[in-house]
Amino acid sequence: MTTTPTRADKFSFGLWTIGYNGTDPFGGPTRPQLDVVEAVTKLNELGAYGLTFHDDDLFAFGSTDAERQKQIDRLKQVLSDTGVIVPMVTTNLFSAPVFKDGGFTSNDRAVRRFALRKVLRNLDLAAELGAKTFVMWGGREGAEYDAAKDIRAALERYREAVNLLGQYVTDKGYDIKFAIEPKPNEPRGDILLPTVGHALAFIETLERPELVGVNPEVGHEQMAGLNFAAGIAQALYQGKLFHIDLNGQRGIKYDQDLVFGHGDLQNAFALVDLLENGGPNGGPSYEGPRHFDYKPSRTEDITGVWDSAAANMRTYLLLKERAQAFRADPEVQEALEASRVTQLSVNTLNDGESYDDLLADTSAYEEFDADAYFGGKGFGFVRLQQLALEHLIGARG
Ligand code: ASC
Ligand code: MN
Ligand code: MN
Ligand code: MN
Repeated sequence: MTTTPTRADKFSFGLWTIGYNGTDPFGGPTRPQLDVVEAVTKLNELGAYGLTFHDDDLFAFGSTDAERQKQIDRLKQVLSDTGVIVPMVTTNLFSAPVFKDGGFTSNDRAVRRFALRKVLRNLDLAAELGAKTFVMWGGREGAEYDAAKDIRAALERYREAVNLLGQYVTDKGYDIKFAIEPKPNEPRGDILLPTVGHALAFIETLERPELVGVNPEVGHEQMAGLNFAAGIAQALYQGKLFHIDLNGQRGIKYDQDLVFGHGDLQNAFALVDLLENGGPNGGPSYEGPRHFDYKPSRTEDITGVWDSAAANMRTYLLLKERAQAFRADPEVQEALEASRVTQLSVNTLNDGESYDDLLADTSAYEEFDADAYFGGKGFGFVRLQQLALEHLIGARG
């Protein structure tokens, strides 16, 4: 296997990631603005297949139609020169002051109508560029104060907005699906649809739930103290993993957006194993873009930016290689059997067995000696995890 990225790996980057100029709440830019043509050219050289963007990344908020069109044309030219594609587009409803209380769920109705128009316009652009996924990260959809937001009304407005967008793509015949990106907090004190689970539940309330899935981001779930790989497994299980944001996060703190693997590496290993191999017992996996939503640290110069972009892809491919070696190791296969990980995919009931049959099975209960069952024997999960860790750090195979 090679750790040189190719188009077949489907690596994509947000224009705002490599384009991050280092601005944070405590200081201004440490790097000059990156132009979209340079960004696409360099990403192509590094082996990425896709660029994604918020409308405001490509043309500044408030651009005239002519300025906007000029940037779209420049993007289209470099896409055709390089063969890079735009798999996903998203709309910025968080930077401009008008969105200070949110877009779809601002308390102010005129802001909500403006937000919808901004998104509809960007959906047309997404369709024009052939994007198949439209991400919605509601960074400002939230509040700091319980008294300031009627959460039930806000969810109803969110629902109204997403229903309208679903109606729009259906009427226009656009081949676009939506992916909601959860985040627990930052920039708002609390954000609506804070985790994958909240988003999955919300999606079921929509008029066209089949058009809407999730775009989980590694660091966002980890900011909520959750296991990212486990959340992705549930999204896959429910057929809702429409897109993914890969990055790194070290614990429950501000959104770090580190390079993929520069956070919880064991969880990143489990994630790549899940995405590439379907996890412990195989099964349907993920075929969409491997999208990096990270921020090159503000300590870095432009060389550091491209080093970090390459690092995301290389780490992913190294983990893919390690995960394949893990699965191929006979000792791992034996440990999986011993731990009964494989047994979990066997139905609990026999074929056609009813609860009457179960009740009649005295071996399941009356004769089952719960105290003696294990006879002091354990599951061997620690040994299994150590085997995973040793593959991860290259100590085996
Ligand atoms: C997105 C997305 C995020 C945010 C953030 C903007 O579209 O996926 O996590 O915007 O990267 O800074
Ligand atoms: Mn983030
Ligand atoms: Mn993201
Ligand atoms: Mn982000």
